[in-house]
Amino acid sequence: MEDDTIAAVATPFGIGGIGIIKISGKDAFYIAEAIFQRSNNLPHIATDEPREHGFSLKSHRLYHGHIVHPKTQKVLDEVLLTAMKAPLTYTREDVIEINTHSGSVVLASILDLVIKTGARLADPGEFTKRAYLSGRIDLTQAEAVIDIINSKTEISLEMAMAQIKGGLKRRVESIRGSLINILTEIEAAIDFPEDIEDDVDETSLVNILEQNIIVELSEMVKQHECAHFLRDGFKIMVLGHPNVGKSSLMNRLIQRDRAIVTPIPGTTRDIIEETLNIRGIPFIIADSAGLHETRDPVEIIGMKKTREYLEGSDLVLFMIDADDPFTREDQQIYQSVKDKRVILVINKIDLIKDGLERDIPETWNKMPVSRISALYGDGMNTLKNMIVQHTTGNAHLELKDTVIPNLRHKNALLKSLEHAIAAKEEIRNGTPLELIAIDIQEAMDRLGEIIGVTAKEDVVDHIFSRFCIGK
Ligand SMILES: Nc1nc2c(ncn2[C@@H]2O[C@H](COP(=O)(O)OP(=O)(O)OP(=O)(O)O)[C@@H](O)[C@H]2O)c(=O)[nH]1
Ligand SMILES: [Mg+2]
Repeated sequence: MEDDTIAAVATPFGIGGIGIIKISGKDAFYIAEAIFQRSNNLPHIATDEPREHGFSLKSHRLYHGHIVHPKTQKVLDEVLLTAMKAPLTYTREDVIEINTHSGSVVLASILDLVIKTGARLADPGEFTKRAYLSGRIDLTQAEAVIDIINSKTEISLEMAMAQIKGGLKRRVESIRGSLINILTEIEAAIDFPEDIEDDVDETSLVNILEQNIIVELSEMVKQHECAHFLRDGFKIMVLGHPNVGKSSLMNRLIQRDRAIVTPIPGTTRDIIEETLNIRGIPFIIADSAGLHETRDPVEIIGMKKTREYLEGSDLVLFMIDADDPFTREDQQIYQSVKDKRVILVINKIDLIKDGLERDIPETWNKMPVSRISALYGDGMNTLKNMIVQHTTGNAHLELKDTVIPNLRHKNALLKSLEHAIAAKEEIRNGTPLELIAIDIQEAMDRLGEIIGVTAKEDVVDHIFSRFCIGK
């Protein structure tokens, strides 16, 4: 447990109605009493009130008053101050929250006074990290705090809420509990072979491993694969030869002039990423320089970035021009995307006057086709429906109260699964119990990483580094 006192501004920087300064740690109440003067003109506060824990501020009360510099007696602001004694607080430490007028100068001068009076500036996520270190929440619940802050759709918020209530933690703990039971049984047989009447009941162990552990772990891995994008966003990449209309499509989808559009081929050079919400599902859409031959050194870097981004994208919108002759570049792009989930987007249909569209190679027929005009907006609804259908096709969208493991969880689940499967095989093959115990222990430890009991320090630090200051 950390024993110093931390403080930070908990509200966004800038001008607003109120700003909040949070203080947590053993000196929080001392600091508050040193810099805060309660309004004494309120009838319900008697001056001879009994002191609680040696402080005049009582726990879980809201006080009106002023922040006053203890040496100069200068009044910094009129505030509302909340005093909360441990352990019923966010961090399980003593916590003071000061609601001030918002404005960077007011907030900075009060924070400065708090720091001079004995607190230290909090690191990003340090309040939540303290909640985790004190055992109030586990690692999955801490991660849910970031997910709630970052939620961009109602579905992702619901998932994060289910996770913060401990849904994922309970599921992982239950599987881990079954593993602990197996390990206890195996270790008893190893340590006291003479006391165990029969040998370990192998059939029953295999059954428990299969039903309570392997099936459950596989199910959770599958849930990540089917639905993680509901929280993380589904990555869409727009690809096509120069000038085909990629940036125009991106702008039309996000309904904003984000990417520069010009008739000059090679306008877009960097990857431009934006979030997008279609029918309540989060997407991350990327416009790029495309993939084509070039000698331009800037474009060459752009192509490299495009290739890297392509690897990680979940859906490609492969765009061709309805009015242009088929090019070698189109064929090359097709080769790069054909093994991915692709929608063939035929753009500029407004230019087709005689109804004659260019021919599409026969092998391309297996791609679903969408015809649009990015310039005028034709076909956009159909394209949006296709995007949803081709990304969420087999996911269950009724996810209320279901928790979906994130990538970190999934990787740990997969490792745990490997060891559980290995242990099952070993039991069947009559491998010595000592070796089976090692695999069971490994399977347990990988699950422990998810909730935090066996997580390495760098993993924990990495998770909290994604937080903002003041959370
Ligand atoms: N007629 C017509 N013109 C379009 C359409 N979509 C885009 N354009 C025009 O095509 C030109 C290129 O559009 P961009 O969106 O910049 O194309 P891009 O693929 O991003 O181009 P680069 O970034 O250079 O690779 C612009 O002049 C657009 O106005 C369309 O549906 N119909
Ligand atoms: Mg462009």
